[in-house]
Amino acid sequence: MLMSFPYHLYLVISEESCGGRKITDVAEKAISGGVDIVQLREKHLTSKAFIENSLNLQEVLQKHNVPLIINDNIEVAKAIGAFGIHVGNNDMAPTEIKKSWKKSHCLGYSIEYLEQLETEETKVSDYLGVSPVFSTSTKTDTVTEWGLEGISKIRTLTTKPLVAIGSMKKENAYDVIKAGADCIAVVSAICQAKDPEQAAWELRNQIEKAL
Ligand code: TZP
Ligand code: MG
Repeated sequence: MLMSFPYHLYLVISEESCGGRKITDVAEKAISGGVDIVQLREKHLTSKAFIENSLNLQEVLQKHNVPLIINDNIEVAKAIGAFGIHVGNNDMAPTEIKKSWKKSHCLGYSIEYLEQLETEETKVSDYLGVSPVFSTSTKTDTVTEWGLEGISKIRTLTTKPLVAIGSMKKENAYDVIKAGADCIAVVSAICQAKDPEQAAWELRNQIEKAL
């Protein structure tokens, strides 16, 4: 169980999103720019390849004291001793994860319906993903486009840390934090940027201004 969530800029990375660049290079540059937590989200790799990538990434992250979260694969998360895991509404339930992985430090859960906030699944989670804030071509099987109003609404209904995801960029980061998010999670604004360090730095600046 995580007692606090001190993270404000969350990189969600995959081999695919880096477009031929090495995950470890992109992540390390992003960390220099201000990313303080990283999730590896691999939807198309075998478990073996997922574990291999996780271990490589973990080695780099550990040098910088940045935690690694694994998306939706408890076997991989356990195998590498990740800091935590992130699951969506159609993945393994947070209550199940709590039972089968006692050593998890941080459990993230995506909120796609307001009704989820009243459930045991939300209760056992350490942070909530507001998913997506704005529609995005990076993930298209989404339910609710929360918008800034959605973040504010969720903020009134829970004290859990809120991680905003979906088309987050430097132009909206300030407003998203002001609306009630604690942290901003980003795929393309960093992974597809020509200069991931600069992109992270610009995002981080907007976040810090709003906190
Ligand atoms: N969950 C909700 S939206 C999303 C995920 C993983 C993708 C966000 O990607 P981007 O490129 O930052 O919009
Ligand atoms: Mg999922």
